[in-house]
Amino acid sequence: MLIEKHSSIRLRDLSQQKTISPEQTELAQGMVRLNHLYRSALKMAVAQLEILDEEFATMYDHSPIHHIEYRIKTLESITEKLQRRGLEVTIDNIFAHIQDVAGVRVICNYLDDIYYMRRLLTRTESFGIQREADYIKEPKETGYRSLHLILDVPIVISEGTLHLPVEVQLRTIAMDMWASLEHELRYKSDRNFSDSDAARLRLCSEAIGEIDREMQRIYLGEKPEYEV
Ligand code: 0O2
Repeated sequence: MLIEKHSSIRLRDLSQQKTISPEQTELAQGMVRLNHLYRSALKMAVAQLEILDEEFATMYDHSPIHHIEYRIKTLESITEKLQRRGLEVTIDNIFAHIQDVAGVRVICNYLDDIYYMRRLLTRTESFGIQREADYIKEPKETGYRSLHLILDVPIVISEGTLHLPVEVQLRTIAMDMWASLEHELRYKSDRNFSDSDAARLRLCSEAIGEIDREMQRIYLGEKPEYEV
């Protein structure tokens, strides 16, 4: 199943002010081009993931991917990230400094499926890996777990071949549940997010880590580490 989260960078975000400066007009024009290019890279990455998933399902009667979500980062989020790094919001800076304009979230069924998909992706001659962060082996301070890859995705356009980064986040269903609720609790709800909430979420993350390992063992038919 494929889920597209936002359709594209919303150009109306740029034109909310009544008077638009020449710089803003140039930025808006650049955004149209940038949006098209990153959407093309996103499509290539998603198509490759689907091909690998279907091939595996055909051969082994097991689909490693539960579902895929993908999105182009909103202009608001791009602007916030550039400003946080003390950079001006320009098209050149987006190309040079933002590696997750195009993002794919691959929700896998089992823990091993994540590393299996990673192996397949890196074996394909089409994509290189620019950067990798394994927050499963070493979860973040918050308890966040996922495997992050920045893929180098080539797209063929009228001027030739262009390579663009696509961020791929691979995680299990349980890790995805945690990340989605943690984000909601930390940033979106009206309640005050306390240190105690953060500590309890870290415990939930550890429990999820154990659940994922046990689900994997059950799938493989391995004996449990405790008496049943
Ligand atoms: P969105 O809308 O999800 O894309 P930076 O991106 O600058 O923060 P870095 O090192 O490039 O830093 O990225 P990092 O920390 O490896 O991964 C960033 C993305 O991972 C985030 O995207 C989240 O999607 C996810 N993530 C990282 N840490 C956490 C966490 O503690 N909780 C949750 N729920 N998600 C996390 P963005 O950019 O925040 O936004």
